[in-house]
Amino acid sequence: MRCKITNEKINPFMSFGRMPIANGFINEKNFKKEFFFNLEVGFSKKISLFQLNNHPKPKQMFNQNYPFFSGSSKGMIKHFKNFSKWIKKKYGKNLKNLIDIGSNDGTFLNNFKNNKINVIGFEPSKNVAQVSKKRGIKTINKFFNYQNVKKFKSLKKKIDIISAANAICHIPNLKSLIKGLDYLLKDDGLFIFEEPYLGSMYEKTSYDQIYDEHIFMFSVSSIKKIFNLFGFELINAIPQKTHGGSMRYVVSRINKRKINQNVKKIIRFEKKKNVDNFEGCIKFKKNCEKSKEKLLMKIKKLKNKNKKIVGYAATSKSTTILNYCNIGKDSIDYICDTTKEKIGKYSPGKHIPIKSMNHFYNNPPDVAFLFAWNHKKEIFKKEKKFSQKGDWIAHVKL
Ligand code: DWN
Ligand code: SAH
Repeated sequence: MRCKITNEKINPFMSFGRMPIANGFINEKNFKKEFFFNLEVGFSKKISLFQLNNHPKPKQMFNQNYPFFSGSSKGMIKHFKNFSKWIKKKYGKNLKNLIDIGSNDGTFLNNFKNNKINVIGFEPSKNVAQVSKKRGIKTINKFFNYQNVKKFKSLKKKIDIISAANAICHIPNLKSLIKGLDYLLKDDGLFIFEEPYLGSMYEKTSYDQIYDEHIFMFSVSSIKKIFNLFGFELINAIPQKTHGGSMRYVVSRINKRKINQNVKKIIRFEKKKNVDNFEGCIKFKKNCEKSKEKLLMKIKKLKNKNKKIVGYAATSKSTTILNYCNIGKDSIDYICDTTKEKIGKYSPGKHIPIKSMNHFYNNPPDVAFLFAWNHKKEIFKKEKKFSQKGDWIAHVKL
């Protein structure tokens, strides 16, 4: 395997086994044609970058049937409102043009509607892009990369801020991404983006963050090193609670802005916790193996007591848990979810039926496996009735 940025040779240090497309919720007639790949991870020592080895082609994952909608969680709608407020407060003075990468259904950009700011979303998945367009948000149904960006000549060096959330780790060709940023951003323009944080994944052993779409798991150390290679620098890093622990990064061209003390502080923390080096990977691998064993024991005990277990929320992350731990229909009766595009289909790889929330209320289990553990506050609040009788489990601490 080779590092996707430096091209150095690296050895994959762990495999999660044969994996389907994480968001590939499937109809019964297509079971036999299902696509699988070997989900392996490696680490570039030069730029401290945690990354997948093989992965499906972007178009296999992001197309006209992408079943994840940013607006599916109230907590994220609120977070994006706050994120937009933060941008306006800190950088709003001269903000005229903003582009969001991976704008999905427009949940984030919707917050800029009544301001005199021109916003454009880049969103390759047609169905979610259409939702965004219907909301009146200018949305370009294309992958953000240099090839596509350079066609928009009128936008060259005109953009004040390029934003992204949970999208940059989905883009295998980061060089092309950065060339695109360079083409669009004004001289003092900013790239502000949030991504799941490697340090949080290590701390919680939340290995379910690793799946086909998440090509990279970033840290402050890796982002600093990557952007330095291309004439940019990291000027701020701010931890976020979203998606089980994320990091907001602010990047500018070199020597354009003051660097916030946070950057140094977090890099020191990452050294201490081995987030910036290979030792962290080895410990993580051992923790994943222990976590798998513990989870399988827990499920075995429940099944021995004849407990009915169902999954709560058919997340992308659940695909890794179920396939890595080999948990199927014999343990989990169904997975309930709020997304109509998933209901009636089956979970990728393990083919557990996806059911509506009504089905969950009418056929409650003894135990609910919380796959959307990152939204636990929101979910526990609305599922108080179930919690009175039933139990919650997860592969991470709840
Ligand atoms: O990075 C990504 C993040 C932002 O979103 C993408 N690659 C894909 C997706 O990951 P995920 O599927 O793990 O996201 P969530 O937000 O943890 O889970 C969303 C799923 O959970 C949806 O299918 C809706 C469902 N859900 C539910 O059924 N009831 C969610 C909530 C909050 C609920 O109350
Ligand atoms: N930003 C949203 C969506 C995250 S899901 C949120 O945080 O909720 C990841 C999104 O990135 C998907 O909608 C996917 O279609 C999009 N995406 C994947 N590759 C992309 C690329 N090269 N350019 C722009 N968007 C991309």
